Amino acid sequence: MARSAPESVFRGVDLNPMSNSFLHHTNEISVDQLIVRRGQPFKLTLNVAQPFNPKLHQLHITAKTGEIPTEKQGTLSLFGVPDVSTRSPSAIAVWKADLHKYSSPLTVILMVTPPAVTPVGRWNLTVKLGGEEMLLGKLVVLYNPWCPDDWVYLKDEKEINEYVLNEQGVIFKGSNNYISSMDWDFGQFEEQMVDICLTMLDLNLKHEKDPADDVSARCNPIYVSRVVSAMINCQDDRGVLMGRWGPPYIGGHLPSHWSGSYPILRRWFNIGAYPVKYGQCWVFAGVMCSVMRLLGIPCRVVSNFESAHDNNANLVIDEYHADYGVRPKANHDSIWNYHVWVEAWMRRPDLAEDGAFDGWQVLDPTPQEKSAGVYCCGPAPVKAILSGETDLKYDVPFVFAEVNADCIDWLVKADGSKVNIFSDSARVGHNISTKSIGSKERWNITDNYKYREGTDKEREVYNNAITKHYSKTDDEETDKNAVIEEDQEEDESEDNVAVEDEDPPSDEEEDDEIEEGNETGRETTGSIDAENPISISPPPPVTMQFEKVSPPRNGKDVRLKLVLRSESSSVRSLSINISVQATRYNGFPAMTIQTEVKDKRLQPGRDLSIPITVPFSAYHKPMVDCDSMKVSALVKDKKTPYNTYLAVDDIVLIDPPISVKVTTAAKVNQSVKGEVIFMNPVTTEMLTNCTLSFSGTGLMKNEAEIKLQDLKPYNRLHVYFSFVPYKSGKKTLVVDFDCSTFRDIKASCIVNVQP
Ligand SMILES: [Ca+2]
Ligand SMILES: [Ca+2]
Ligand SMILES: [Ca+2]
Repeated sequence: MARSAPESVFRGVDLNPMSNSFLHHTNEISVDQLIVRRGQPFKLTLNVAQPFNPKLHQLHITAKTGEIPTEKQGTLSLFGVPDVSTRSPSAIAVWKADLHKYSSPLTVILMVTPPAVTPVGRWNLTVKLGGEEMLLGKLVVLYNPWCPDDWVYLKDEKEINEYVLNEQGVIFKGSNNYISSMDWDFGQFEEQMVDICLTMLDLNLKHEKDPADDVSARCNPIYVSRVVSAMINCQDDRGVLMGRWGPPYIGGHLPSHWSGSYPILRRWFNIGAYPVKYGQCWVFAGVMCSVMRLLGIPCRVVSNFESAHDNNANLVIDEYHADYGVRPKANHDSIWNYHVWVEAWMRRPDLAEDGAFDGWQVLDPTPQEKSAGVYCCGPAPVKAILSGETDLKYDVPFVFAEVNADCIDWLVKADGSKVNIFSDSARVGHNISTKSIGSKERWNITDNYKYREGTDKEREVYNNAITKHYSKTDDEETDKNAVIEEDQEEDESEDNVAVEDEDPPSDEEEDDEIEEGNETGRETTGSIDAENPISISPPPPVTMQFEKVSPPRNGKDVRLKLVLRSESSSVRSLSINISVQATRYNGFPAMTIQTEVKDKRLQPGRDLSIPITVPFSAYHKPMVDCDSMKVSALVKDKKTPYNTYLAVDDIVLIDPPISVKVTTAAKVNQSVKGEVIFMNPVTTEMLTNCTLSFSGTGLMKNEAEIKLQDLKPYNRLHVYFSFVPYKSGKKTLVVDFDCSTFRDIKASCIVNVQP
């Protein structure tokens, strides 16, 4: 005989995802799934069969996250209405529930609050009433920059709009003399981004080692941001991106191909957490920024020009120049045209109770050096970098060196001895830049990182940094020579030699000739170190400088001139060796484009101007895979061949113009038309293998690619396209043109999509 089951006390539950998502600023992620921010109540409606009276009945709620939830780790919380739950005395991160004023006996409306220290991630809520238990629902808890008790609290709404909610960004690249910008589509609120980012947390090494501890530690943005910086690169773990700093880029895309994070993250997720090929620093940083913004940690992308990579952690970039015929010492330090990392906003109560190190923290996901055995970097407080507090967590010395290492040039003599021929304390770290709030303008934030070059304060901080760094690592001697000897030993140590294929080539064998420098000339003779045992008398002053005749456009011959001037009273007979090299942005010379030697006489008190032409036919092949042209002039005084002068300039070619626009009004789910125009700027060459790709979150779900016909010299190309936007708001459409001669020429336009 069939017997009907006893009637349940629960009639139904509504998590109100739509209204909650707007109040929790998660509506861009989803209005169907409950996604809330900690430290803020959300509304939950429970329909019951018997009138609920809190004076007579007890509603017990349990919140759980992770595999092994416990109260003492804040991953299990017992609470309810009235709050009579028997909690463990060691319970942390306790949730609470209050009856809403519109609650009625049969429709119980609860305001549930996860505390501001809740571990972020997926949570399950269950409810118990009158001996019956039921799953209330599943929800995702994120960080809350709107909540004053959250460590990621950001006071200014405009800043939150930029650093958490803005899905479009700008990344600055190029070189210190030619700063360029590119649009970057963060797409942090695209489909599956919650799954992607939480999967990333679950795959991290610390989770593998101790899942309970790892899930519990997700309450802490310091911990989580460090984990994310490790998971963006594929070293050590199942991280997102494989780095590569030179061809061949087999089985993947060139790093310059990407215009946004989402295609990379989605690909990584869809292929089962295998690394996506390939990234370089701005790609690593762009992807990390998307993950941080999705999690609710304010984050921005930052570019540093003339960025040092201090391989042996001595805060000095050593460069070795060959004396005649001597092969210079292999050098693992390098200076990159630029380097890109992210800053994330959070408190640092682990470093100071008074909040001295709260605020922006540097995190660098590009795999450069291991930190505590893993390729990750940060969070390093920007305030600690400014004051040279190199003894503080995490990785402050490495970031300090990136923005303010001193450079020492050594001349290696035939007997192996070294002479300090040049020291430059002002070369590293310029134009540290991020996107402005609310506009695409560049914002120079160098003053956040260091005092102005040339000031006493800058030297004071550098000395403080050196002292603290070495007292921390138990090194007794801190004078420069001692530092150099010590770093040679470190070069041989295992950590510095262990290099994986995908690492930046700064770890590779260096070229014989290492010539880097300022745009203006610098002398490579004469000792400026009074304590140096070998001293050479100072040479007569000569200045050298490169000047552009016209802007260096890719597709046209590049014309510049070298201007020399001497203050000496006699005519000087000079031998001038000018070389042009195709160089990658990490300073690695890829190929020599041309060299020429000229003999000239320099008249006293008069400028000598030497024209230099680099024809397109000479540079276009070597430059296809390179980022800049390094033009260097090595000038020797024929009478006194020891007097040598060096001038170096990094030239970044300006891409030929391409334009994109939409030609009809844009509305969600309606076709929008547009047009791309590009002209072949080369008079002698047909462009072959032409493709055009389109991307833009909110506008098209997948990247679209069109193959085009060959483009004759000086011919113009018109491409008409259409797409159907799926999100409203101000979106950015990016097009990327590729052919045999030009790589990844990008253009973008804003598309204002009406709902
Ligand atoms: Ca990794
Ligand atoms: Ca070094
Ligand atoms: Ca400096």
